[in-house]
Amino acid sequence: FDHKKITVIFVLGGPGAGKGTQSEKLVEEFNFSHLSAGDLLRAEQNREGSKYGDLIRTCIREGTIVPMEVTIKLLENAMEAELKKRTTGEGWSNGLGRFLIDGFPRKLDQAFKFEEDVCLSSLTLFFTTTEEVMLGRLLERGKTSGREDDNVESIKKRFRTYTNDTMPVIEHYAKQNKVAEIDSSPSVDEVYKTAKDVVKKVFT
Ligand code: UP5
Ligand code: MG
Repeated sequence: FDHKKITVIFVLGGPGAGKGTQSEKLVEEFNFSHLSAGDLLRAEQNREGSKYGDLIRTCIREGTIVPMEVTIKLLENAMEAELKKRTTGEGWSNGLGRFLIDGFPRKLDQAFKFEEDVCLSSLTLFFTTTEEVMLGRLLERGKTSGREDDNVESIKKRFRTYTNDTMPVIEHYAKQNKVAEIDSSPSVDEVYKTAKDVVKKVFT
């Protein structure tokens, strides 16, 4: 696809910060395409015949990062499919080519590789709250989510990976003035008000 016609916003923040929740609301309003790296990995893990199933399952349970070649390929495929799906006629006004990429990049090398192979990001929405709040949300969700990483042991490992590997990504983009930090401690609707204003300012 034509990489110049793509706009990408990364959505980052700790486990349970609200990336998925806020991304879903944003795409509804702004007609972007929402790609969750974690969801794509979970789908690949369960796809019959996938050679990465076991690898992905282990990484997710251990809260470590899946090798970036796998994740970037899944993202590229999903972007391509999304572009095909949307009608080309109305072009940009239809949200064509605008992507919210949620939960990626989680490590600096992934950020560099994606920007080299796919395209530059315009902005990173950075949702932040305390570990205590995130832990509470994840344990609550874990009662029904069926996610293999919504348990105390995995959550602690996810926090560690986030601090060690993902925070440097955010610092990297912050130096380029490409991070909008949003406190995600308040209610979903309150957080969304702020997120919406940020995105509006960038794209209108
Ligand atoms: N909730 C949300 N907002 C709330 C609010 N304001 N007030 C009260 N409750 C709120 O939210 C989590 C829960 O909190 C939900 O129940 C929600 O209702 C509630 P959610 O929006 O799902 O938070 P999110 O930040 O998306 O949390 P998630 O658990 O998805 O974050 P992770 O970053 O841990 O998970 P992800 O799916 O991105 O990655 C999982 C694993 O995949 C990683 O650990 C890693 O092993 C692997 N991975 C890679 O290897 N590479 C990648 O590029 C991506 C993932
Ligand atoms: Mg999520």
